Amino acid sequence: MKRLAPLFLAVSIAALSACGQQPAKDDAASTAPDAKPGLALSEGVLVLPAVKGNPAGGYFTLVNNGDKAVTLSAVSVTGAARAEMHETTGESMAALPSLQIKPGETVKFERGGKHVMAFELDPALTAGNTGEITLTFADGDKVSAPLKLEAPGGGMDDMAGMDHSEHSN
Ligand SMILES: [Cu+2]
Repeated sequence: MKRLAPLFLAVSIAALSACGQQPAKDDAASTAPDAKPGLALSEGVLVLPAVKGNPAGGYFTLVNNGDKAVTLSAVSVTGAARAEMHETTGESMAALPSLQIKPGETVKFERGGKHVMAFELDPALTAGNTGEITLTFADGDKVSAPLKLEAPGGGMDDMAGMDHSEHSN
């Protein structure tokens, strides 16, 4: 009977987290997408909001080691109802509908520049854990990588005051 204990534990954890989730998640994005050849996605970080209900900021480094340009067209964050690519220029921020990355090019999504905003976060996303980010390219290929979940603070102070409502269409 002892062998059953881990199973029960796993089931109850699954049931617990399911209760906290919102319906209609994009579960397809998290089911082991095919890795796009020549692309290296790393340093994924999601900085959780200081105020519950606010969006989280996502950052990563993407290197195109392939011999063709690729076009990044969408991002998704496991546990977020939706995620958008944004670019901050000076004081203003705009949605970034797509981004071309040339062969040999490295693109950094970072504080104060290109970044991901993740909206309607699952409460299960807590600092110290690891999530997942998935990039979708114009040709339909996807790349996923771990996403370090971090507590708010530090460099996020400037983001906290940003108003994202103007492009929440
Ligand atoms: Cu933003």
